[in-house]
Amino acid sequence: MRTRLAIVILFALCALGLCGCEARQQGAEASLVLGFSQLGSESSFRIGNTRDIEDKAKQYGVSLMMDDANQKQENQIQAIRRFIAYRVDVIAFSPIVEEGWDNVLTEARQAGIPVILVDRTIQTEDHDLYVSQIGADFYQEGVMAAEYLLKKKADMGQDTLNIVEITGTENSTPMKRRHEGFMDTIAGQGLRVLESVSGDFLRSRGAECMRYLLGKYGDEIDVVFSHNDEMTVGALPEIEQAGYRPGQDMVIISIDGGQEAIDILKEGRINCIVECTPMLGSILMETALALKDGKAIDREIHPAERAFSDYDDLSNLPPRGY
Ligand code: GZL
Repeated sequence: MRTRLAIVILFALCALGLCGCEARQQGAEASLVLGFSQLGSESSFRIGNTRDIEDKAKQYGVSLMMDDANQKQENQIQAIRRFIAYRVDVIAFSPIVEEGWDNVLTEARQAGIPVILVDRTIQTEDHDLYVSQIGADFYQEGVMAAEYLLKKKADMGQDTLNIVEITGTENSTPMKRRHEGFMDTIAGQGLRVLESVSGDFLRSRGAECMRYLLGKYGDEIDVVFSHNDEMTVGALPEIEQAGYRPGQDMVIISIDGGQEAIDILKEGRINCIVECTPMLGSILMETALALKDGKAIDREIHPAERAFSDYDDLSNLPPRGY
């Protein structure tokens, strides 16, 4: 019995070892082996981000090991440990939340593997745990959402407006920074946030949040500020079932800018969408290749982003690609 168990364990270890070797062999002809831990597939943004990273890896000749963590931080930590075991050249990941990464990133540093943060970032006292952060300026996204609302308020001729906020995943960078940018910009401007509730960036939770907010505040609600299109699209039917016209009776502000939401904006049921581009694949591949070649890289890399609104002529807007 013991012999059989020993043989099974030995086989399992060899299989793991072979996988690791296989990853290196597959990557041997590639310029670089990149391990990427994606946080999940919760939104059109996330799906577009994954697809773009996969497409650009092929385009740049990078051997990509993509792992989907299914919205769980522990799965991301396990994936990073697998990348370390496989001895990839570079590790990149989109941290689902900001805290809890020091131990595993210390292990990556001890293994001599540089780490790039993509999309979201982390909170740490040890700033050498990662070499670069590629992603949106989320604070500025909140500012752009508020700047649109200030313009809208002036055009409406209203002294005050009541806002409900549907926020993203608790303790995630986009949730915290979008809220901060928005609140800092509306301060002292006659805009009042009745309540903020977290929809976790999910369509179903956006509907639940909107149902709760309508039940509690009803006619008091003038503005809905939602941290992503998924939650916004989930909220719209709830608004309509309650007898209100989104985009007319309530100002609807969203973030991401995927095709589905842009089409709804064109219909007039959303008033403003702040762009948050998922197309980070090229920047990631160029940064990882520069790292491998020992070139200097920027510590923070923010893609250019804009806002789309009912003040714009969107008739010639190219397809969004996500
Ligand atoms: C922002 C990204 C957010 C998107 C959501 O860059 O982290 O996560 O706004 C996604 O759609 O779930």
